[in-house]
Amino acid sequence: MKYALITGATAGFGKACAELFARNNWNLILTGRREERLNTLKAKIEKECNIEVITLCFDVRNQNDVMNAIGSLPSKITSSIELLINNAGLAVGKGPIDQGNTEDWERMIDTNVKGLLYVSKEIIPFLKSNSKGHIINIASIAGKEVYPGGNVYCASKHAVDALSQAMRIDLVSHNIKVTNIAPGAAETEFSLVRFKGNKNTADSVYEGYSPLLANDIAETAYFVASRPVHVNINDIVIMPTAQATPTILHKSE
Ligand code: NDP
Ligand code: 8X3
Repeated sequence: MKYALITGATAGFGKACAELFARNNWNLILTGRREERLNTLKAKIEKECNIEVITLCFDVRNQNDVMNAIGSLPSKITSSIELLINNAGLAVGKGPIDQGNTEDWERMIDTNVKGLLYVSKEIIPFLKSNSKGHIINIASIAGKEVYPGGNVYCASKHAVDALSQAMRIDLVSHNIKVTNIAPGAAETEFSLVRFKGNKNTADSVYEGYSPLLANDIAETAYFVASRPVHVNINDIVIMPTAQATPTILHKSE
């Protein structure tokens, strides 16, 4: 009975990972802030797949809530966690650094960096006590390259990239795999969140080419999670075919 804990499972990559891992017989612990979406997803998956889904509703930015939610899991479940997908994250705003909004900066740093650390801190002891496990961190092309207006989001994803490397170093002696996945432009709710609900601006990000889809990232995560015991994929950069760099996109007329 192995379990995967996936943060940010109410939308986008996290939801697609939940559905794909469930179809491949993983039991799931799904987290996010939108409880209704978690409940709907749990009901759908449990109807379609013969696995167990546990939902935990919390904000990854609140360390007490992270500790209480994960601490509420029975030990027979926590001792069966073999995979953590640190996926919850967001960009808020895009523009010159001197015009940035400090609340947006804090949301990104608190969610993408501190939230990932808080969840990892709770889960790593379970993996260590089993002397096995896998952490997949969803970083970004923004963690490899910096682009105009990306400043703090790029900094937060460079931090995720660094933490993936650091986790791999610190956990190698415990037989824990760590994978960094760095996607380019993918059509999810990401741009709607980044542009604060402005659907026209969000939609325009994905016009004129075929962006990645959430399932492309789920398939990538499933591929890395299903390698043999002796194989770890350290780092994957995955882009739409039409995107060479964050700013070089081949769009049709
Ligand atoms: P979505 O907006 O579709 O999904 C984001 C998920 O993160 C939601 O489930 C949301 O759940 C969760 N989340 C956000 N903030 C918090 C929080 N404070 N506490 C708990 N959960 C939170 O975006 P994506 O699926 O695209 O993004 C997933 C990850 O992939 C992010 O880390 C993003 O930075 C990264 N990424 C995205 C790319 C893209 O182009 N789409 C490319 C590269 C990386 P809820 O709101 O219910 O809490
Ligand atoms: C999301 C991809 O290029 O908008 O991480 O930063 S990008």
